[in-house]
Amino acid sequence: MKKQQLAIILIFIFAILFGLSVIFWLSDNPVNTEPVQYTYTVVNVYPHDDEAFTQGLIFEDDFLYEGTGLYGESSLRRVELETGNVIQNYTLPPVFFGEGITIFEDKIIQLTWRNNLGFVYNKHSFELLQEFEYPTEGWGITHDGRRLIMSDGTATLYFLDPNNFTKVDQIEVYDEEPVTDLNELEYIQGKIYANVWYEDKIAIINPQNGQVTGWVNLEGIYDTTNQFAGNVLNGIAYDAKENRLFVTGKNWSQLFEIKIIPVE
Ligand SMILES: [Ca+2]
Repeated sequence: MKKQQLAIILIFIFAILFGLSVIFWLSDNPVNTEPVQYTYTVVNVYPHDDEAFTQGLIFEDDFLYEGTGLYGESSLRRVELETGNVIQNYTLPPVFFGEGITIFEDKIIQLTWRNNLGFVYNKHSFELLQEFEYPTEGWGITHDGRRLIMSDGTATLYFLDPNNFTKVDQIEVYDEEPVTDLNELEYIQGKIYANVWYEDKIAIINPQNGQVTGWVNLEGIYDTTNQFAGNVLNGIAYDAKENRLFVTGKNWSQLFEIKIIPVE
């Protein structure tokens, strides 16, 4: 009888351990690793300055903030969503090619393309407070509340300490193959949304491992007939309070509020 009881207890323990190991295995190996394909609907269309070579876009405190590029034309702007009017502007010295922007606490951070230099501004006054250096090109920037997240046109995303701008981590973004030309960024509900240069698609990226978990296909959202080839989709902003997603492109005359929808 004792032997039988012992056997039952051992079987019971074994069953629990087996069950736990299956749970751990499943959590480490998601069954479905195929990225979700999304399409979109346009909720609202707003005017956008077609002189703005958009390199950075964010939404905060009921305003859009935009960083523009090109030598001699780079700027940092506060923009009224409904009218597209630029209500505050800082023009960068012509030696700098402005790139992505993000707002961390009460500071705006702006990258430059090949100057290896970033700028830190007072969010309200646009007063230049600080500069910092980085070794790569600068393309897009966002943050996850703890760390700045930066792209440089490759498949790598860099995580930076927001206090001293040193690199604390990096990931390679991939969907079977590495996804290169990662451009403007936005951190939305635990995922990194990234424009891919010269693509009409936005990658949705798992910040833990770089895996692309979704693709948003925005083909046809803007009429690019008679547009320069370089006037590509670039600029993702998110209104966390109202859960609104905005996209635009370089020198586009329109900015779109969209909803994304999984393709059946
Ligand atoms: Ca953005």
